[in-house]
Amino acid sequence: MGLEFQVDGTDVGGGRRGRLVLPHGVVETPVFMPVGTAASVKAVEQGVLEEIGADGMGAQIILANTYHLYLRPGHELIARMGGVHRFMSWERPMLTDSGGFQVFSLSSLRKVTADGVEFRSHLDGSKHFFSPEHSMDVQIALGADVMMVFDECVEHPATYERTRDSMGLTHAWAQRSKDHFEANKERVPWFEERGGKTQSLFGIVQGGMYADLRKESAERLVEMELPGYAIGGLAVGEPREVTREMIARTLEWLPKDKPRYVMGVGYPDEIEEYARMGVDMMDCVLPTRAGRHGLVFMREEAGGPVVRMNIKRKEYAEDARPIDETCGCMVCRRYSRAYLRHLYVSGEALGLTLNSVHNLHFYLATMERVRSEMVAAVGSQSTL
Ligand code: PRF
Ligand code: ZN
Repeated sequence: MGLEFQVDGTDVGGGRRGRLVLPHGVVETPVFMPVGTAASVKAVEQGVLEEIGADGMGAQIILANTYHLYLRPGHELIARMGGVHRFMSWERPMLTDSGGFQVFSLSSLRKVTADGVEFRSHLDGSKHFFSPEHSMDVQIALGADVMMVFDECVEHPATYERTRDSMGLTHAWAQRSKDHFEANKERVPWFEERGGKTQSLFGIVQGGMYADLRKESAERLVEMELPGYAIGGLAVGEPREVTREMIARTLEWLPKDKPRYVMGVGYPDEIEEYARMGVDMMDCVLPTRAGRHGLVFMREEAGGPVVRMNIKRKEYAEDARPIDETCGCMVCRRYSRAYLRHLYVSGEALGLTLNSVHNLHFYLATMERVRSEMVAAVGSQSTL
């Protein structure tokens, strides 16, 4: 068995609170997953990741990328080091993206055929080939709790025909991913150590901005009986209302008893909105990427709108207040805006770390609040 998923209750808006049991531990959902592209959540050390969040529970699950780890240091090296968990000393759950999206967004000179994608590395220009089978082999070697099928995320905007053809390719690749995974999943070297627990493979719904294609994609993937489903192909440049509409429609066509994951979203208010619509899992580089650019999320007042503050602005040069007076994170408890501005302006590495830690805390605390509010709502108006 790879995973168990239990929905404890459903809120009026469709949001639900649940528990996802994975080989490396239990994840309370809805959950935000920090992105650790190259087996590192950029600028934030694992020990810190384990302690952030309003209840000090830390990140429950993080994400890593097949594309990056295959290119450097190589999945075989990581397997020899005992898998990605042991390699990076992260003993909590982890998810690997399949490489599909990263090959399309980062590499150059891509050649897509029915068989797979030939591409050149963004690191050194070397030539590589990824197929669904190869992505599965790499993800099995990495050994994350959850793996993703190899897919194509169509660019935006894309015509109906282009989107339909790409989706067809994604479906064929999903079936091949599943077949190869099923045939090889017990090959994971630390299978015994985990008490026989295997990895789990999630499907990815595509279909661009066309609801009928999304419906077909969801139905086709549901037929494959995978243990969880992602909604891919969104947050690629379309207006936010379209993202929300596509998520809302797609959720209707996905099974209610399986985890539902929206890939690569979003701003703090978006992750809250999607969680309240019934999305169980989300990931995004935004909190860490913004932090490295000196952008920190905060509220001017408790319960107010989320704003993005630019810590490098001159007006903070002698501001003794923390980023957010209502935030209890380890950064806000200790450091002033003036100090953080100084670190950023001076190019000190610590500035990137502290901004990232505050932003991650802000995201995790948002989800913790949503989960606790859902419990209250579920308690009084449960539809379970
Ligand atoms: N597919 C995969 N990874 C992804 C996406 C996708 O469509 C997205 C879309 N925003 C982010 N990450 N495999
Ligand atoms: Zn803070």
